[in-house]
Amino acid sequence: MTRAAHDRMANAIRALAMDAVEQAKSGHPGLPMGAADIATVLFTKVLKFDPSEPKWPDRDRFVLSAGHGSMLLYAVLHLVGYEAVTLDEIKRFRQLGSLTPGHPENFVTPGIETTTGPLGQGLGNAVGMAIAERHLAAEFGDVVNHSTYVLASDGDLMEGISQEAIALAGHLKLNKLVVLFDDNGISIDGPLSLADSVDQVKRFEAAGWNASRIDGHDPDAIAAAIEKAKSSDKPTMIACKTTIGYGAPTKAGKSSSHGSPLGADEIKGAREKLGWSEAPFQIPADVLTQWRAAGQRSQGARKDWEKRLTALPADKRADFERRMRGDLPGTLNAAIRTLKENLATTPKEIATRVACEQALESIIPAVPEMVGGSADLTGSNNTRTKSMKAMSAQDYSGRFIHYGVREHGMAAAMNGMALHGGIIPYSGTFLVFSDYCRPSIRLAALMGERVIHVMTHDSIGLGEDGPTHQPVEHLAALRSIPNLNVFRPCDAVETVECWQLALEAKDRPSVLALTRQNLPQLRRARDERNLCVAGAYEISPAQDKAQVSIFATGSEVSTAVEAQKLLAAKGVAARVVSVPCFELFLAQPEEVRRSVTGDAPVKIAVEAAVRMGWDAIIGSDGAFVGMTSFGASAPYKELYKHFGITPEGVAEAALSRLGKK
Ligand SMILES: Cc1ncc(C[n+]2csc(CCOP(=O)(O)OP(=O)(O)O)c2C)c(N)n1
Ligand SMILES: [Mg+2]
Repeated sequence: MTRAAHDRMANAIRALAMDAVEQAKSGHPGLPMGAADIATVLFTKVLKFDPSEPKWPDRDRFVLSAGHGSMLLYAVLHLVGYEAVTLDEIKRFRQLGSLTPGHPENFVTPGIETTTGPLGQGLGNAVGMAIAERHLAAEFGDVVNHSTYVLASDGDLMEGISQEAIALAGHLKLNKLVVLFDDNGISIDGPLSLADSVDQVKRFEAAGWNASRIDGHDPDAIAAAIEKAKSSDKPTMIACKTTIGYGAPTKAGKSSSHGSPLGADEIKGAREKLGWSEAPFQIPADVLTQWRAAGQRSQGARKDWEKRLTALPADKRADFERRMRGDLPGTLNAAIRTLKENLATTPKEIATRVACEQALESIIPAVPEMVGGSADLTGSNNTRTKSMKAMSAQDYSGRFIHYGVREHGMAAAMNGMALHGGIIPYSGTFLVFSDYCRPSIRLAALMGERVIHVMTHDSIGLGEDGPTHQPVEHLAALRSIPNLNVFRPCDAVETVECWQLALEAKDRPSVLALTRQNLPQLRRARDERNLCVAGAYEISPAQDKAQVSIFATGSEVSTAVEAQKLLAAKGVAARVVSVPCFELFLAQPEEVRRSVTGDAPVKIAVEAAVRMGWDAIIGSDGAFVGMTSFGASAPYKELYKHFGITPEGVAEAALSRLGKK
C-alpha cells in the first residue's frame, strides 16, 4: 500500500470521528484522530478477523483500553464491513439504543471484545484473554492460535491496575500480547508533564516485556514493530509517539482535542489540512473499497481454521465447541449429587471455605473449563485442589493461577478469560479485599460475564486479624451492584448448592462469601433439590405457629437456630430462614417471597455486617442483629459476644419486640 493510500484510509477514520462527535455534540475526537494510523495498520495488515463472523473463536482480539476513543472502533468496524455498524449507527453516536454508545460495550456492538472506559481495565482484560489463549492452545492445540492487541493511552498506563496487569503478563511470558501505547503526552488536564514522568519503556522492560519507541504516524514503522513482536518470547509494548487530534489546525497536540467536539471551524481546517474534501459522513468509494477488502483478508485463515477444527477428534471438537458456547458439561450434576449424598451420609462441621475446597475436589474434574486462582492467599482461600497444576510460562495447561498480590489485576484478567470464552475463571482473596477488585467486578456484572469470586474470611468471624481484615460493609456494597449474585452459604451443603448456582449463572458474575471458622452442618436431610435456588428458604421451621421469623446468612444461620431453641424454651415459636442469596430471593415472584418471608409479627435479621439492604426483607420496622461499627482484634468467639451477635442477643431482641422483656 502506498503512503498516500494509507493516509486516505486513516483519514476516513479521522473524518468519521470528527463528524460523529460533532453531530452528537459530545465525545472524544482526539484519540481516534491521533491513533488512526495505528488502527489502519492493525486492521489492514495485522489483525485476523472476519466481520461476517464476529465471534469466530480463533480471531485475534483487539482491545481499545482507552474506551473514550470509542469512535475509533466504530469507524473501523463500519469501514471493514461489520454489517450492523452502519453509517446511520455512526450518525447516532451516543444516542439511546444505538450500536455506538459513548464508550464501547461488547454486549451492544458486534466486533467489540470488551467494555472499556474505566481506564486500565481493558489492559487487564487483555492479559486475561492472552492467558485464555495460551491455556486453551495447551489443551486443544492449533485450533487456538491467535494474538491479543491492546491500544492503551497515558491514562491506562497511569492507573495502578496497569502495573498488576503488565507484571502478570511479563511473568507468564504472554508473547502473543502486544500493547500499542498511544504515547501522545496529553491527558485531560494538559501535558502529561503535569503529573507523570515515568519512562514507560523502562517500566515495561523491568516487567519482562520487549519495549520500543516508534513514530506512531509512520505506517511502516508500526507494521515493522508489530512484525518484530511476533517472533518474541515476551509480550511487547510499542510506544507509538502520536499527536492527539492529528490534523486539527489549532487543537492538535492539545488536551482541547481530547473530549469535546472540535467545532465547525476546526473541522473545516482539519479537512483542508488532511486533504479530505468529502461532506460529513461521506466515505469516497475507492477508500471504502480498500477498507472492505481489508475486512476480507482473513477469509482464507478462517477456512484453514475450520479444517483444523474438523480434523480434531470428534469428542475433543465437541468439548471445544461446548466450552466456547459456555454450556456446562453433563458431568457437573453428577458431581453435585455425589457431594450432597456424601454430606448427608457423613455430616461435616467445617468452615465454608473448607467445604468449598472439598466441593472443588469433585467439581474441578467434572468441569474442565474452570481455571482457578488466588491473589497470594491460596492456603487461606482453599481454592486449589490437590490435583490442580499451577499455570506457568513453561506450562500453560495448569488450571491454577498464582496471581500474586494483585487482586485488581486478577479480577480484570478473569473478565478477559470469560470474555475470551472456553474458560470459567474463579478466584480467591479475602472478602475485605473485594474493594480491590470492585471496578472489575462491576464491569463483569455490566457485561454479564460468568466469573466467580471466592472470598473467604467473610466477617468478624476471622478473629484476631482485626478490623482491617474484617469486612463489615462489603456484603452490602457487593449486593448493591446490579446483576451480581452474592452468595453466603451457611454450611457445607449450601456451599455445594451455591457453587452449582454460580456455575449455572451463565450471564452474571457471582461472589461466594465464605467463613474462616467452622460451622455446624445444618442441612442434614437428603434432598436432591437445590434449596438455595430461590435465594432464601425456611431451614428450620417453628414448632408451632411462628411468632418470630429469624432471617440469617452464612455463619449467622447457626446463631439463629440456637436462638430459636432459646425462644422455644421460653414458649416462643420461631422459624429460621436461611438467605444465601439476596438477589435470587428478591427476583422471586411476590407470592414466593411472601411465603418465605411468612407472617410472623416479629421479623429479625442476623448478619455479622451492616444492616443496609436488609430492610427489603425484614422491613424498616424489623429488628437487626449485626454490626454498626468496624470490628476488633480478638478470638472470634469473644468478638461475637462483644458485638452482641449471639443466640442470646437474637432471643432478647425477639422477646423485647414481643413485649416479653
Ligand atoms: C479510571 C478512570 N479515571 C478517570 C477517567 C476519566 N478520563 C477519561 S480519559 C482520561 C485521561 C485522558 O488521557 P489519556 O488517557 O492520555 O487519553 P488521551 O487524552 O490521550 O486520549 C480520564 C482521566 C476514566 N475514564 N477512568
Ligand atoms: Mg494521552
